[in-house]
Amino acid sequence: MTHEEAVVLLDSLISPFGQRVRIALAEKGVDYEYKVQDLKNKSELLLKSNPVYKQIPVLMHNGNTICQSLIIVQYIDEVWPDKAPLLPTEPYARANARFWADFVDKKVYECGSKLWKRKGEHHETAKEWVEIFKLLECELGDKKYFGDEAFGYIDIALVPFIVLFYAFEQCAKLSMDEECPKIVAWAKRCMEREGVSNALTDPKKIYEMILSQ
Ligand SMILES: N[C@@H](CCC(=O)N[C@@H](CS)C(=O)NCC(=O)O)C(=O)O
Ligand SMILES: *[C@@H]1O[C@H](CO)[C@@H](O)[C@H](O)[C@H]1NC(C)=O
Repeated sequence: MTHEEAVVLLDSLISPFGQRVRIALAEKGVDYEYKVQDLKNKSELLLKSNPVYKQIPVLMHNGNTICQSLIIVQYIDEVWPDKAPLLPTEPYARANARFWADFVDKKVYECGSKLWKRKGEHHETAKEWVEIFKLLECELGDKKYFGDEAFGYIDIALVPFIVLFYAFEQCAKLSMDEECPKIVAWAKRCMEREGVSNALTDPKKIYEMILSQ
């Protein structure tokens, strides 16, 4: 590997967006240098690499910087096409994969943030959370992964958020297993993948962080 081809990831351990990128890199078997960023005291490197949003994750590759987790995951899929593809090849299937990943960014992230920031009433937030996951369960159906037999783009977009199930269950006395059994089974399947289990944060730790805010 030449110097120009070195891969560097600016990240923060508990970021669901950074986790997407780590999972995608693991699925593709790409080696990279991991640079943890202090988000309360941002480094020159981060400010220079992502001047628009000044956020992690940032992927550095071939002298370029790529920002925004879903765009980074698509980039990874295009640059390392030899390993199993993350996005499907057929245009409609690709559009559908992007639609659901966008849904995760808009709905799952937004609702999860309400609990995280302890905004609004927990039971209302939990009701919305369950409705969102019922829609996702409908899309998953009886498939192994969202893209069918192979773990891929929608799975990567969504899986970092499963660590919030425990916090929702504790805060709102609900059972994700009762509400969305197929999603819970999917989450367990995803966790059997090394790239996923290595990237995600312990759900109990997340719950404690929410409580201590
Ligand atoms: N839409 C972005 C979201 C990235 C994001 O929200 N990053 C957070 C950490 S989870 C961050 O860097 N926050 C620091 C800040 O906004 O100052 C993506 O998909 O990459
Ligand atoms: C912020 O980070 C710089 C190095 O990047 C360090 O020299 C400085 O002490 C840090 N400031 C605080 C308040 O932690």
